[in-house]
Amino acid sequence: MRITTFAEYETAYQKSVEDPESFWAEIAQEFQWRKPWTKTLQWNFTEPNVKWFVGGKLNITENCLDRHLATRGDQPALIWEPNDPSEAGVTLTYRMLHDQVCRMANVLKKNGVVKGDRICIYMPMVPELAIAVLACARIGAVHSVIFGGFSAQSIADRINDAACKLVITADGAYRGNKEIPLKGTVDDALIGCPTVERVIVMTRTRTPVSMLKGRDVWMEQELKHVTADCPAEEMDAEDMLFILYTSGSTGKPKGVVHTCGGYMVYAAYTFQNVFQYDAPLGERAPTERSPVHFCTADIGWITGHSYIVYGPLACGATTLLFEGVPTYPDAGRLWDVVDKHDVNILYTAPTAIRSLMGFGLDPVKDKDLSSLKVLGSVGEPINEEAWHWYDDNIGKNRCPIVDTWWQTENGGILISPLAGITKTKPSFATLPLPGVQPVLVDENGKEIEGNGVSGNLCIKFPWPGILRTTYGDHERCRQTYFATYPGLYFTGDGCLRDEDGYYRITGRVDDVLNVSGHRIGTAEVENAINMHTGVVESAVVGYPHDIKGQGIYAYVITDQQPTDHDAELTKRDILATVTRVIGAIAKPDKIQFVSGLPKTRSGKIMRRILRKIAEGDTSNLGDTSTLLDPAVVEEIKNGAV
Ligand code: 7RM
Repeated sequence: MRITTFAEYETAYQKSVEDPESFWAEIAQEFQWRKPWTKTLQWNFTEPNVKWFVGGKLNITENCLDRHLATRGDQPALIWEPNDPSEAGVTLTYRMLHDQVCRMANVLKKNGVVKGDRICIYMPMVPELAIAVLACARIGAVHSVIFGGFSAQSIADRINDAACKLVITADGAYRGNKEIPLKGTVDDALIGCPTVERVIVMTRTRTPVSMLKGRDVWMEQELKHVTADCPAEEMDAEDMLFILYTSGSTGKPKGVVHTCGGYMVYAAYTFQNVFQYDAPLGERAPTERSPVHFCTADIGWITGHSYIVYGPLACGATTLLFEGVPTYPDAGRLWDVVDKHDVNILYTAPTAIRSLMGFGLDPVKDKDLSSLKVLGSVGEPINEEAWHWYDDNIGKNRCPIVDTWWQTENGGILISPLAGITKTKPSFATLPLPGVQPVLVDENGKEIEGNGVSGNLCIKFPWPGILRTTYGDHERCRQTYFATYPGLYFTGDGCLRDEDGYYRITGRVDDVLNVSGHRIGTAEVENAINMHTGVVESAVVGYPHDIKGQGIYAYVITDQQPTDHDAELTKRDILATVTRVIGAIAKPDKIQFVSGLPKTRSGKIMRRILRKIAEGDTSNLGDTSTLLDPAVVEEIKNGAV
């Protein structure tokens, strides 16, 4: 399964295009299946309908846990680094993790969970989060992890969309110097969630919580009454593994659905090859120290699902789970973690790199980073300056950087260098992984061939990790990803293919923002702002932000134009509203009150103009002749903040 030279990459790539079924079948055979599949792939991109390893039976936790017990039962599977560096961490071997997952799975069963039930997980970054995720998978329950920064309203929306039966949460979370009341937020959410019968609460912060009789139980208490014996549920390759909500250009976030077989194969294959995790099963003596992989994402996002939990564990790797933030207690924390745990692979986001760059080299100075072998980047385009800073000061010019491009809908990395194998180029995600067939198209969906071209990035053939549907609304899945360019999966990203055939992702071409690596729909933010009293209408666009990549700029029409003093207060109230409706990650960085918005005669907001003004580039606003009221542009230009 592991590619070790560029020539091998080229051969694998060619085979994956010429005979994708046998290419993936060979890889999938390295896993443990209860029953082999009868057909490797069935697909069309019109309905769409994609099925991998049809008829195959497996359980992903048998592959992530049981399978390793004989060869690496005493090897660390999960290392946990707490928020507070003076608190003791935790190291769980594969045997210990297996034991704890089985116990937690039995707790779920005891609380009435059966195969197919949807479980909401709203937890801090603690081992129990990974354990809860795997416990669901063990018994065939579908997990829906919600990032701890989302509001009660967002939780309620997600729980109701998937009709979750049970919630797993904690009293609170530590994040830097903050203590966040998770259970209180869940309580607020559950006022509007009739399907939830049970809440399992872990104690982490001992923040006072109310425990509703008949509904809420303590995780620690429940764990006392179960054994560690929990046979894995036999799952069909195409049974649902998880739902993960993600933002798009319209409406509420969609529940992206991934299934057991294809997702497992793809997460593991990409993990091993992109990061060149040098422990292919059976190749390393069980007594040798296993390389440590540190992905700084939260498990609430796809990167955490695939590259903290499933990918590393499916490969028998050691994965590091960090509860805190890069700047607590100081801006040297990530380097302390690398130093302390001899981290070999560090996978983080450009926004983190840019924010740490701002602290200069002092926090890096006395840290031993010699254990590092591979550096990764994910979530947004990485600018050349950040790339070089990472390369020079963290990798000391001896660690390959893998700029990995992919999306929640993809299950795993699609375009990326293979560490140490693919020649890198700053700001380029370089080449597609085997099995991935990118195409660039123009607005009419015509393929743009050759090199030195740019267009909208689509993929023309399925890979095992592609989304299968959006939960409860297959038509929305078709509309969003497969209808823009018939026959193709549309990513929503713009892309350049240079003279060497290398891909550079230039950013979203739709109304989706990428703020500090978080995907946020402009429509979602507008809906939240519009809920504030007195707001008549709003338009939200992104603008370049030095650290966050993109900042959020909101143009707001209120029923009475606020005076200067009122304006400041109203802005704060709008921020509070957005925080309540979505979460603090969606708060606009700038708000401008306007009396009107630039609209076409058909009533469409001309966002192009608003984006230009937000960028501070008002020299050439392009053609404004189709506007209903061109005068409004002057007003907005003059009032830009
Ligand atoms: C993994 C993840 C997906 C969107 C995607 C892009 C952007 C992600 C890169 C990137 C440039 C990268 N999933 N994106 N990785 N842009 N270079 N290496 O982030 O669903 O949350 O976001 O993120 O726009 O469409 S996501």
